[in-house]
Amino acid sequence: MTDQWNWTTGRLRLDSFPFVHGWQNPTVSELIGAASVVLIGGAVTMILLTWFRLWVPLWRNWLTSVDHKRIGIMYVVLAFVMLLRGVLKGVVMRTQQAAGLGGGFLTPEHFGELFSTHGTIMIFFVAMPFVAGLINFVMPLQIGARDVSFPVMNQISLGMTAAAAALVMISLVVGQFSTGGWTSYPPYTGMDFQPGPGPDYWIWTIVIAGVGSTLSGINFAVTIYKERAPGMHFFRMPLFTWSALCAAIILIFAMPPLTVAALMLAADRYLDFHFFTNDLGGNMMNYINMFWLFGHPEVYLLVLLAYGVFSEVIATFSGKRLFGYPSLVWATMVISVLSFTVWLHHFFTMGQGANVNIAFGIATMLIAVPTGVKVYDWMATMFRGRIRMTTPMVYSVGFLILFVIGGLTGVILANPSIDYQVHNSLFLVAHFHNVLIPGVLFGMLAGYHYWFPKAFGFRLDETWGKIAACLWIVGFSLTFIPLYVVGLMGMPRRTVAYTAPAFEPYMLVAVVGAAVILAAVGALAAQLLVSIRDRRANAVFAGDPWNGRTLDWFNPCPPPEYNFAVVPEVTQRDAFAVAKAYGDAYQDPPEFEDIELPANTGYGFVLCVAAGALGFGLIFYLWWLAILSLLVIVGAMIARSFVVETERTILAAEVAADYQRWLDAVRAAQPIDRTQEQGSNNRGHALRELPEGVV
Ligand code: HEM
Ligand SMILES: [Cu+2]
Repeated sequence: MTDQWNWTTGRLRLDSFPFVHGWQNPTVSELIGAASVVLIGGAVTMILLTWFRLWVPLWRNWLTSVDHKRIGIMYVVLAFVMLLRGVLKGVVMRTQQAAGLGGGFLTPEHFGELFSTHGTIMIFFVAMPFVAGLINFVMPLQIGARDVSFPVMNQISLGMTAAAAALVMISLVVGQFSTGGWTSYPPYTGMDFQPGPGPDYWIWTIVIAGVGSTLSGINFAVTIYKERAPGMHFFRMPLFTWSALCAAIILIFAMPPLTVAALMLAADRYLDFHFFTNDLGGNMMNYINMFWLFGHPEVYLLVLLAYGVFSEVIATFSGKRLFGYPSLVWATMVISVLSFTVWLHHFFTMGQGANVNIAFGIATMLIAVPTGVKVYDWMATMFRGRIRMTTPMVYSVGFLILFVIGGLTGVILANPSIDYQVHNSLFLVAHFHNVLIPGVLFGMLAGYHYWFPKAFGFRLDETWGKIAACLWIVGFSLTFIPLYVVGLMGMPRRTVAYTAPAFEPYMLVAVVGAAVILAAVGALAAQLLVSIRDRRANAVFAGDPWNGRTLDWFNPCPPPEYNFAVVPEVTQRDAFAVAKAYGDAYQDPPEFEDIELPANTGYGFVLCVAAGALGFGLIFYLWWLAILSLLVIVGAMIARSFVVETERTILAAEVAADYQRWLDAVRAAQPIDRTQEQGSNNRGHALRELPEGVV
């Protein structure tokens, strides 16, 4: 079999390129043109960077940076780029199914590729980078730290995630992606059923991203344990930081099963092992167990972090302390633990027997209890608060209503006897989008609006923000609520075409909804452009545009790279709200000291490129490339260990000058009452208010 491939080109051949394919065999399915979007998008980016002479600043300020804030921003940029691609795939699939009565325009293989890349992208390259980005940006600021514990490792984690995302992008232009779904169950993804490079793309994407995420988890957990400002006891930590801690612990325990499962699948495919085949002693159920041992905690990790964002947003924009802080913390921890005990509900129908199903069904339903506690706490926080319906609040309210529906359908699915009826139907697709979009994506978008001024020094446009939020809420409801109905009518998931005319009206509503979602994404883009145009009018250098309660609002917007000129002392929960209430927030300059920061390095970037090349080499059997990139990785590690000057000092005088400039700006800014928050005279200095909730 190998003789037709020579060692230089592996299994890369001319018809591995879809362009060649489309040329030889032009069908609608071939010509959908996503590949050209990637190529044109890449080319336009390159031209713009060259035109505006941005290569050097990009390298100096971003690609070699180890500043947690910049790394966080780069994660979020990655998430947005991939979101665009993921949404486009969803829209194409909905269009296919709207036209799918007896046919449609896509081949089954193409449809299979679409839902596989869509799911893989949405979970690993939208939700995960968004989570990692928000934690990176916000958490060190909230705990009063200078950076994460391992800044260079942080850069490496980002590099691994980006390399894996690049592989998914490359799969559009070279070869094709797996058709085995984002879960990649064998035997369908084994060599017998899919000999092509598709499942190998999935495997190496997952392994590379998985290593990066595990390292992130370790980094975040250690940072929260070790870097908290003096006095920031665990039960004084903001809720977002609590969610970050639980998410980090979940990452540490949940990612390895996935990475190992993917590597075992690789052993089956490359080395003819039989871990997951029915002959020679293997068992495919082992894969499914390991996958969901990761998969279920993973979705809770995502949603817990969104809960963290909503907790901050709802408290701030209700002008109140969080109601029931201890119960919110305990609920977060309980959910994290329970999330590891329920994985089997993903295969109720695969024959493990009634007693096992009952145990896991009950465990699943139990999660509704702490989740309910949280929902009531958020509602009680809003009760009698001075609520401002800003964009993040629109997302929060949309979340509260829609997420309760999604949660309820989850409890329904947790009942094995019901699951036997609706599993693998569109009811399930409706359920998980119902928790992933309002639960995860709305949370991430709320966080994006809330912390954007902190990251860039100016506020986002509110009008466009509200338009986008409303479009997301309406678009989500139109797209996915009809799927509950067709699911109950018996329409299976992952079907390219169908013959029952009764499904069609629902599919038509759903495609309209998908168009509304596309408009929502467009509105987000428009908002960004408008906000950049108006950035001077909306600048908030003084740092506190929303009358925030936590330490992340207690420094300039954007913060200096060392975050805090002087590390703050914490005496209570809501440290910044307390300081403001007692009038100690903006004090005269104390004594300053020199600050040591890690120096920039290209290490993460080198590893990123090498990891991407390693993945590509393995996918296409380009063994020379794989060996070469491994050597680069090992060489870079050795070279790095010889670097002695890894730190850089910022002199006390410079810190003092920055601090003075900020203090002057704070004093010059007009203190803003909450009713004027959206006006252009909000420079980020909040009016001192009655100390609600300060004790
Ligand atoms: C933005 C609008 C979206 C649309 C129009 C959309 C549409 C779809 C469609 C049509 C499918 C295939 C269902 C089937 O096979 O019958 C699907 C699957 C999936 N979607 Fe989405 N989706 C969207 C957003 C999201 C988001 C935000 C996430 C996660 C954060 C997500 C995660 C998934 C996953 C995990 C699958 C399963 C893939 C598989 O079956 O292997 N989707 N989506
Ligand atoms: Cu689950």
